[in-house]
Amino acid sequence: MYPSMKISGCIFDMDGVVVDSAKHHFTAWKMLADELSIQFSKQDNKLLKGLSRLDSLEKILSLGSLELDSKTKLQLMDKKNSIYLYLVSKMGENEILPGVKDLILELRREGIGVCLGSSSKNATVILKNVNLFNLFDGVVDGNHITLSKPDPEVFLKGAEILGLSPSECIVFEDAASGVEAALSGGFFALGIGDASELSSANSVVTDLSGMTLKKLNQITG
Ligand code: B16
Ligand code: MG
Repeated sequence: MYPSMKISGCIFDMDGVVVDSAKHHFTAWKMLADELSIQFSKQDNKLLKGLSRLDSLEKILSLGSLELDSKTKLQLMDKKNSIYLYLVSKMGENEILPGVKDLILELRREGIGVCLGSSSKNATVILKNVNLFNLFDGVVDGNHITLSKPDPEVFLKGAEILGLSPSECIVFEDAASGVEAALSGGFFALGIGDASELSSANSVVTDLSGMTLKKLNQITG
């Protein structure tokens, strides 16, 4: 399907690929769930990977069989986001996931376009907090899209910013919905994490430690 692909662009999902912000999402959602007397575990939090903020709230409410009106949902999302923003304001370079920065630096040296493709509306602030923002040629996040993953919009916009077609780009994703988005957009989907959860990806690696352009060429070749 991808005969001798020439890698010209790399589009990175953020949460779970570039930084581990899932733990901060969990803390913030857990505080909200406790207030609503909804049981919410770390296992449940995995269901929220890659989902938009509203879809995440809906999922949590469904765990407690709770139905709320739109105004209350907006208030709850604002509250969760304030807690989350406080938590991520403490993030530093030590929360960049293994191998990511070295890989991005190598890609840039080799003239390969580097873009972010995240569902989060907080991507810019997080990338700035961990000192990575300036290494991206483009940042597409939840503020720039109308359709959430598994729709490919976020990655298609990323490819457009890089001036490339999807077939020239790899998407790095830790969520099944993101892998689906990449594949339906015509990208090479490299799953990051548990192969059993990302079985539809073109290839899966546990994490990006030790990842190089040479290895990416072997994976896509
Ligand atoms: P926010 P990603 C996603 O980021 C997270 O995986 C998901 O858990 C979160 O609900 C979503 O961002 C929205 O985040 O509340 O910050 O807008 O994995 O697409 O980089
Ligand atoms: Mg993710």
